[in-house]
Amino acid sequence: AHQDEAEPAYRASEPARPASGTETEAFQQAILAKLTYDVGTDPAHATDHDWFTATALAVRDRAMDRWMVSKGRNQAGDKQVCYFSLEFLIGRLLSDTLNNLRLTDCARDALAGLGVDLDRIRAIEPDAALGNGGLGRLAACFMESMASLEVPAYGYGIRYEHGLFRQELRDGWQQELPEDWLIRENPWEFERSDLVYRVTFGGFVEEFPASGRPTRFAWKPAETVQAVAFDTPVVGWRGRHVNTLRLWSARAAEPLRLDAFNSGDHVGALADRARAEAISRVLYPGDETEAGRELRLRQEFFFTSASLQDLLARHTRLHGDLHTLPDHAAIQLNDTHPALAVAELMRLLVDERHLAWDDAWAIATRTLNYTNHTLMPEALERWPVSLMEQLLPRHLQIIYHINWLHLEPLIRRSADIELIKAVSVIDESQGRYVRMGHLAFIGAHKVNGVSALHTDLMRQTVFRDLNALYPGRIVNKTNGITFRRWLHQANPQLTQLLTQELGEAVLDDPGALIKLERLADDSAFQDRFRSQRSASKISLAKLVADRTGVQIDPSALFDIHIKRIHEYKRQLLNILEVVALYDAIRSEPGRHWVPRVKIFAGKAAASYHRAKLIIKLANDVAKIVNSDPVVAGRLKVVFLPNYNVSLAETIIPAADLSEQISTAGMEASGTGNMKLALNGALTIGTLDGANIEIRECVGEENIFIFGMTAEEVETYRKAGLHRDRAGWSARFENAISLISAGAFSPDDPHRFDSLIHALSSDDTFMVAGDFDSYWATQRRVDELWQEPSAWSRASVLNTARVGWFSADRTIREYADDIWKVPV
Ligand code: NBG
Repeated sequence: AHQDEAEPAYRASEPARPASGTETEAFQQAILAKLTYDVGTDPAHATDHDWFTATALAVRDRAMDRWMVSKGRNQAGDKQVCYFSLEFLIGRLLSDTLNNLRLTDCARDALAGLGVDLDRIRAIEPDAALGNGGLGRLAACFMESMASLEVPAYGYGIRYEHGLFRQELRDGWQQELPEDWLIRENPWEFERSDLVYRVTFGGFVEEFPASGRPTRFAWKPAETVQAVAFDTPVVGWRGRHVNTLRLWSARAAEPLRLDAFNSGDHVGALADRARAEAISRVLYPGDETEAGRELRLRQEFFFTSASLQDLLARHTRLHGDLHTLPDHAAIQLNDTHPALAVAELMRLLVDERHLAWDDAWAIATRTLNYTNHTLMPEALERWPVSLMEQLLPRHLQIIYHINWLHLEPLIRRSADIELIKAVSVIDESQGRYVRMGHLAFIGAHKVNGVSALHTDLMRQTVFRDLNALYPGRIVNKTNGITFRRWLHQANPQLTQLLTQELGEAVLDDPGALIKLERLADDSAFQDRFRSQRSASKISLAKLVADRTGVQIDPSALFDIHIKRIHEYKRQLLNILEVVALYDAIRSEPGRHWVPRVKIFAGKAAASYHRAKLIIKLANDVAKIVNSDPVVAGRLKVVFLPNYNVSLAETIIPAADLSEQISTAGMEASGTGNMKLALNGALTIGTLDGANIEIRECVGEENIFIFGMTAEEVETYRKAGLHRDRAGWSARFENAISLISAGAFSPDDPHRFDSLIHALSSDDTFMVAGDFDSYWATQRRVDELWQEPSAWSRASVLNTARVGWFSADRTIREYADDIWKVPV
């Protein structure tokens, strides 16, 4: 992943062109100074990486004064948002920071004057992949948006040494390799070696009964780990405000056992250290289906505890009285990963700061809020009581007490036992587990879903009974994306067109996009719109050729399916449509077929075998299709390896069609759907998650909706139709039989038997049930594609009408309704 160090980027043959303009000149001087005094090299010997570091440091300097001013606002007592998230899927920061500081052109010129190409050095930066997918990327978009809206905020998380794995394909199979973004110095972060908190585990609880006063408890832990802060400035739009992303790194309390080391046990002497530091070693690779293990629970408690201690220390320093905490801080729990905050905050307030339970509870429940990101049963976190007891004995006690106070009124009014079981924090249906969603719900002031449908389903399903007990607590906050990254920076061609037509104001106000509507039918504008799109498609075609060797035609319809590989996201449905289309073209090669390129990218969780088999199937199908002369020029299939934020930034501007085809009711929101529509792709999708709201915004004639609704999926399932092959259409049957006959895996005809078997016996994700509707809708896509002007009109209208999906809108809603902070 890293550039060859040996070759200097500086070309002696390119004379150093003095940069003109004082700003550029000053910036050039700043880069040179960084190169000399911080990187310790000179232009004649500097590698691309050296230039990257020098540039990043020079840019970072430009944010420092603002950062100090912004921190001053926090000190002054403004209410702060603390966004607790186990994941921040940040991606690269150089372009983001340059763009927000309006320094991109200046940096480009300054570097060009030194014979260095900005685009080349920005490609050197490793992606900070501290997240799995949508949940982590949402946290990153929210951080940028809060800084842009000048909402004082801290992001709190873990500084994983290794982020999400690097994906390679070997013979079409996914291989996971460790990713090492920190192997070189990270120019954006500041280590705060004196900002350290102790986080403890294990041990036992001591009781101190006192006559006339409530018994006090003290946790006597067995193990201590240190949490060291690393701060990264998060620069908002136009550099007006800079927030802090504070990530914790785990460090052993004792660097080594000297006695053991001296007596010759060099490895054993470091064992405790290895155990402590394992906590921040790797991002947990699970994405929705993974059950957690002990290390995961340690990670969750580690960052939650350190962040709360930090917050309380700051509050005490600035305001003294802890009773005013809710006036100065709002904590957002990003999913249940930090849900232990409910118990830990109570422990800190009651055991350590000696507040009365009721006061502490009032403080906690006015400060904490919880966002739910999925209803998939296997993804709802539950921890075995036995594990919790062993690792966090005092917290388990506190959880029991919270649960007792929550259930007691129900017991007193002899409520139905089934209701009590359903709302209890402890699940006793099979073994005993702590339900983290329930804990977060009970401890929160507001609980939110991430799209209108998802929030409704929360009220009807997982949280139905809790919603009845605490009416009004659940609110909806439909997700959004930051346009700075996903439009301005990822798609400079389209952005330039927009500013030419709508003025610079469109950069500040996504609402201004709506003015594009009047140009949707203007053929001259359509030409310009198409031409910027075709430039992006040419770039993507080049990248595809470089990375996969497959040549694709930039004038074909680019049909894009990019996201985590998961059965509910139904990449399999898409592949089956490819198979059916391939077969149809082969049977009627003389007919006119719309040229299409199907592009897939995404990672499967390492232990999710079926998802990995789906990747292999996509690659096997690609191999056969791409080498078949009969379909040449009509159909190509590409699987781009190692999907990440940077790759998304290249793919999205080049997409004609956006695949958002999850089984209805299963995708909480989706955010890729918003990025693609914003960049002018038309969506083919189900009535799921935010697709529903996208349809409302863009108009139903500008989106391709197919398949069962969430309600119909339920009815279909109840009728058992997903277990019944009898309803399969001939086309679907045929596609399946090609795969099972080994048409795409002649070397191993039975390779995909398990996938096929699952579809025939228990088609949980309704692939068969939705196939015909999907096929028919894809043919409507073909029809529209053949009318370039009608297609472009719809494409322009997508860009024009999705301004509402700006994360700024989402953050304003959180600020008004949940956090109560001014924006
Ligand atoms: C994901 C959902 C997406 C949603 C993001 C952000 C998890 C647990 N959930 O649909 O699957 O867009 O969260 O809210 O990763």
